Amino acid sequence: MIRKVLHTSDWHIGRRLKNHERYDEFKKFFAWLEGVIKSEEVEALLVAGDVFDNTTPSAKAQDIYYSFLGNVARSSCRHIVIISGNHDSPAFLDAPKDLLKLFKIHIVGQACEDPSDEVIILRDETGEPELVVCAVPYLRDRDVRTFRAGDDANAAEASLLSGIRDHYERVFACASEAAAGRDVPVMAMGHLFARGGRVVEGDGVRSLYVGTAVEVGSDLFPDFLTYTALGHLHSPQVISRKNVRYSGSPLAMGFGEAGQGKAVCVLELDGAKLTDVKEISVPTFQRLERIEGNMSEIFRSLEFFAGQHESIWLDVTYTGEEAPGALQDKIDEYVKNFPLLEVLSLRDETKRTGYAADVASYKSLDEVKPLEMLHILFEHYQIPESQQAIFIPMYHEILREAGAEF
Ligand SMILES: [Mn+2]
Repeated sequence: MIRKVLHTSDWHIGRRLKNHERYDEFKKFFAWLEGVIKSEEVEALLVAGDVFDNTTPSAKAQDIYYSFLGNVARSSCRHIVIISGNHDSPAFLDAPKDLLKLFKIHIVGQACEDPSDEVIILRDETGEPELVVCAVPYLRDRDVRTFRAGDDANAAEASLLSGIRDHYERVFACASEAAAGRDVPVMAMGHLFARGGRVVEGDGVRSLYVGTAVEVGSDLFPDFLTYTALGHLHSPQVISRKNVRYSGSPLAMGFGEAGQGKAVCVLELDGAKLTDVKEISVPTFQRLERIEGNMSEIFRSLEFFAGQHESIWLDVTYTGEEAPGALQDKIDEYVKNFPLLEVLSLRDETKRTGYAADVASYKSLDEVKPLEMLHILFEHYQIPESQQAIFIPMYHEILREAGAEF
């Protein structure tokens, strides 16, 4: 019988952060995960979707994936079950499926017509079932075939939702039949938005879900399930009952997720009974920090992070009231002395608002002469005269080059 199962999801292998590649982080994460599988003596691994960040993973991303699968197949872990998420290409994940089955790696990329194809019966050395897994991949409209011409958005959503429920229920019926009369745990896997789930601002889930913004009630998961391993939301969390969970993504997908605890879940079983679930924290392999403030606050933070003597990727937002001038140049000039600091993103979100509205109420835009416009901007940005003196000749030069009338 299986005693330990590890649940993880949302790896997003190949994910970049503001155009920075993150392969090193992925390699470190998988090396760490192999260590956990070994030290915890994990016997089955469940991966609840979003294996890759996009539908055409790079050779490097695939190398990382297959190396990991190879290493796990040689470890204490006897079974691996992987479903696709909304980021994955179902066909791409499925392609090596028959070969991987030889290593007891089960892939369900594409939603199946026959519900029994999504019921994976994991067997021990003697051929006895030791775990039944309902491996339901991310379900798209076309998978549940609910859309009818003429449906409005509400009707389309309602029928997608009922199509999803229907699909799960058929898979559960099959699984409960397979497990009938045996003391064997039955688990579900899914990649969906369970009602009540927490989403972190800027983690890319909300925006990517547009079109199929359906939230599924957790009553979908029947009581006979020992555990439900979900993917899609990026912070580890329990949904309604302790045995319906999101493991969350192991890496912060963006600065919005930085500082948020990342985890994988390790379940302990006694026969068909779940005796414990623990979240094991994933170490931070690349520190991400946000800096926000006026010029002196930004530089104070840069100085602080420079003093940390570790690799830090920064997201900088200028919110001061003065025009920042050559913000990028000033920051570049500073960080070039600290190779461990990298500014991935720099934004000017100054607090000097209101000018756009004022300009709109000004006569008509083409009645305003260019130089007059510059002075409107000075006034509304409250640019000190000393700075105006720098801008005016530059502006003249631009106008001359553009052949504009002053
Ligand atoms: Mn995801």
